[in-house]
Amino acid sequence: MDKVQFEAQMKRYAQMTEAALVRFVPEQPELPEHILYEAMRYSLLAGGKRLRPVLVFAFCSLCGGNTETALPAACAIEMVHTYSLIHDDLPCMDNDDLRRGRPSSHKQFGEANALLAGDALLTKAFETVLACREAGAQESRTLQAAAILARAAGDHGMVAGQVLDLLNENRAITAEELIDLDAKKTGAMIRASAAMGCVLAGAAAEQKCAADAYAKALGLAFQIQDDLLDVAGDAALLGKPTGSDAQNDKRTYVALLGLEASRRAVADLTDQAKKALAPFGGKAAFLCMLADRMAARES
Ligand code: GRG
Repeated sequence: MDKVQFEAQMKRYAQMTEAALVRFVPEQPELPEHILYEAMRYSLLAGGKRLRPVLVFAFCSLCGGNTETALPAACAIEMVHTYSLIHDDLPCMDNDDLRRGRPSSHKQFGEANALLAGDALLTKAFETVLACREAGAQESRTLQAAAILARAAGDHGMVAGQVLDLLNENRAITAEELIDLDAKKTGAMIRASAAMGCVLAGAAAEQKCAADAYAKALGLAFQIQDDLLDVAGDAALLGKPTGSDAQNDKRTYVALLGLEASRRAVADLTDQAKKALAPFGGKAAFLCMLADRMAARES
């Protein structure tokens, strides 16, 4: 697979996701509660990278499944991801005014509507993942996908990670603690994306294991790269060289490991992710290129 084919595949997966999201969460101008749908769509259709849906599709396809049957699962994980970003931006959490370059949900719709749009997206996600059955997936596989999503999103995964993040807000933490926090806060959802793709395709145990090793390494590389991008963004804003003390006062990999070691860790984890897919041979080219693309991303 060359770069052009890779980009075309990324675009196809993103377009499949966008088209289905619009169907799963339609505009409802005739309803008195239409603002709820406006707020859900405002955040859902705001141009994210769609990394999690891409992973669902790519693993489903790699394990011999039909991506159409995984389409509801791909949309469901994006709904959970979007809810988490809306709630993360709220004044009681990170209190961010901007998300993806435009006003965050509570700035646009008010705090109560943003909270409710997040709630509705989380519940919609479970209505949606169960639609894998109507899309042609076996019932047992559909239920397994729903269980994977529930476990990753809740107290075993993302919500637990967010609680750890809040608990650690004013305390120094070690790199190991940060790795554990991120494994829950962002890693769990990335692993769930790969796992849902595998399960919906009826993957064998070794395939699921290889997919999980890839997703685990990719998730950590993704988070470290996120920190590196934050530092680069701060430096650009402050007009200071990257790695200056002013940017190192946060609990990030860059602060804990340093700039060079963080860059090396992204490269090593990306390698590790690609090696995990060796059992799939050349068929895993797309996912290998995706790992490289994530490590080289600038946003
Ligand atoms: C509020 C329950 C609850 C959880 C929030 C995921 C999360 C937990 C907070 C997000 C905070 C954050 C910005 C973490 C950095 C890594 C990350 C998840 C970035 C956003 O994901 P991308 O880059 O976003 O996939 P796009 O915009 O591309 O969809």
